[in-house]
Amino acid sequence: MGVEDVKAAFEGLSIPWECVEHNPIEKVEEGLELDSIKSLGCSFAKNLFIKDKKAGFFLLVVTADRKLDMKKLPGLLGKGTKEFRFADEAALKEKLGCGKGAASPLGVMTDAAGEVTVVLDEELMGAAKIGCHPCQNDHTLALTPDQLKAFLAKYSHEPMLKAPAKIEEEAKVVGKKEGADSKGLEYTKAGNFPNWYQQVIHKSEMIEFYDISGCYILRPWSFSLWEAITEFFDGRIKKMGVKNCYFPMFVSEAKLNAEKDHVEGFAPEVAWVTRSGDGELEQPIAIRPTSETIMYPAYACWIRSHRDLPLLLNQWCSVVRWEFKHPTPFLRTREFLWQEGHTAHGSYEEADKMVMDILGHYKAIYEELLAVPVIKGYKTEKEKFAGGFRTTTVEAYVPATGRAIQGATSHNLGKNFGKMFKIEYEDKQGQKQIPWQTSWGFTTRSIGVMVMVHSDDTGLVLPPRVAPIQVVIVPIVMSGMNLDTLSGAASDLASQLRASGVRVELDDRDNYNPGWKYNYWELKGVPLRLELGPKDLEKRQVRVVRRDTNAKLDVPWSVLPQQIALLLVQMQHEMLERATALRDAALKTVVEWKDFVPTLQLGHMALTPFCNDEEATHFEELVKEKSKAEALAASGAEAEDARTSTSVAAKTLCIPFEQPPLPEGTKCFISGKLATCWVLWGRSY
Ligand code: 86X
Repeated sequence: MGVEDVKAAFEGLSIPWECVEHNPIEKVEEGLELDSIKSLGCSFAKNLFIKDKKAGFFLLVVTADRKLDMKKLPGLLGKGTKEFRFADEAALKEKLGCGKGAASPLGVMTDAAGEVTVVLDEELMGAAKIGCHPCQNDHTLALTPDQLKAFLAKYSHEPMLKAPAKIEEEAKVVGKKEGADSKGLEYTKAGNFPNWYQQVIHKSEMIEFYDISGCYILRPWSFSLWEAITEFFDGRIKKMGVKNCYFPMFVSEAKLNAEKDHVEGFAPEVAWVTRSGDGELEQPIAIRPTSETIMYPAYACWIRSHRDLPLLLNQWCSVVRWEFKHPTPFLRTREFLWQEGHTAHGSYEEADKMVMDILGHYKAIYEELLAVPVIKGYKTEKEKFAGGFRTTTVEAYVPATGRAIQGATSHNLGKNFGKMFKIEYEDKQGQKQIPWQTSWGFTTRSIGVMVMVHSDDTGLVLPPRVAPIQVVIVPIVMSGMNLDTLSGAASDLASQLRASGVRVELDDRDNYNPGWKYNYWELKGVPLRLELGPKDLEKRQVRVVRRDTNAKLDVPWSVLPQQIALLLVQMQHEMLERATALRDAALKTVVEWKDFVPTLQLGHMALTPFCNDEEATHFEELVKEKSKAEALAASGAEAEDARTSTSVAAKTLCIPFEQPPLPEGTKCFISGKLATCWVLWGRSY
């Protein structure tokens, strides 16, 4: 049996189908990562071919993340079943005509005798489309649940349907009974993203929760990442001549409101201190949501002559924005850490170079440190910082949710703030001038983006460049071995690595076994694990395991530092490569409205031709409304993703700096007017 037989069968039954070819995949998880399969937009089934001594063969077709316990299956399936085990490859071939790793309900074609009972997961049957291998694991067919059921019926295999609650309940009970490691993740990234994210950041000891909504404790494991970022960026801006400073976190009402235009839309987010001890303050005092109104009055004092320019200041601090939208650790918190840079220049060109250089550093933080690809671009008029002249941005993408997210912004403020705050100086000719200003900010949100992009069902996955610990050494103690030899070798390897500049930890705790330690460090995302057991001692080698791919290799002690250095660099590189491939696969060109919402529905971003004239804002609003309405009509979904409180409406992410050619006469996809540029759209955080 193979793809041609299956196709012929579908044709014979007049059931339509879609099929893609791909590299052979062994595990469901691999399939979920493949672009060709993603392009089908289908859910992927996990197929378990199992055998009961009495009742014979069963094929369980369940959601990819379904956890099943063999011991509980008789209770679930009945039919006189007693004890299940996995059927072997020969049986798979004989009964279902499928090769290894290609078990599929389509195999019932082979089972003319009706010896195999097919069990379908009801949740899976609720999917729009289901991916099935046509008895070979290098092709995938996308079928609707009805098409699959019709196929099974034609081959006289009436399936058993099982409710997910029931299956899950069985799994959960067992999970507790067997002490299924409650220290590990209980949710999968694909199955329940919000709960998965919460558990990843909490169980990895990045975040501790707090009793004020929207506020979180950054534990050393996440703060170290922030330190790696600050160190990198601080070094870069100091080379540009930027100096650090610190302004007060409080701002008087008079000052905050002096520039109504700037504060207006934001006013509801401002947090106020109104009391000290048990007395009311004479004047309420605001806590900075950003520092323009705090810094620029001082700039007006300091900038008098062209000799005072450029003024290049930055501060590292926290800011408070009392939002009422659903908070998400790192991504949207009421207090967050950032740097805010505010500069003033004597020429537009100089200011614009500053804006672009900073944007380059932001891109470098994302790509070189966090291994997250970003797209540079201009914000549209609608999305730019209203107080400024032009906003540039780096935009990231979270494949697991199909959502884009703003990574950081760098603004060319023009002379707007100079006029508002009366910042004036005398140029060389003695003329009064207003300086050109810039401002730019990068926040702890970046850490959340990194977690969402790279982490997996086992926990955090940290890019080596920012990992607080890059290598953990776990000695494997066996009874009857010489402990001194083992710990001597382990600490010797640790010091060699440390001497070569690797951040290494020797986990020689005697109250945990190696298995426990593996889980612990995997959860925390440490890039490389070194296992050192009796065999390794004998052979003077060590087993190295990569956190991102789980690849294992044995490395001789003699070349360990070189090999580790190489592996860390490789892993850093490959993490960015993988994330870039996923991001690129999600970038679709859309030239007609009819393809727009369907593209977003598949979790993609859309690059469209756009008019971008005086009416652009109107058309952006139109896209927002229409995309929301169409998405709701298409899926019967909620206006908001219930779990992440993110809207299904599309907005512009940016006008990418890198513009594909725009053929003469291309029409704007929404207004029908002549297009002047390509714009990137997406659902976003
Ligand atoms: C916009 C603009 C700008 C310096 C940056 O993006 C980088 C660093 N600032 C920030 N913005 C506000 O101006 C703002 C103002 C108030 Cl009063 C507020 F409550 C919230 C705000 N949020 C953003």
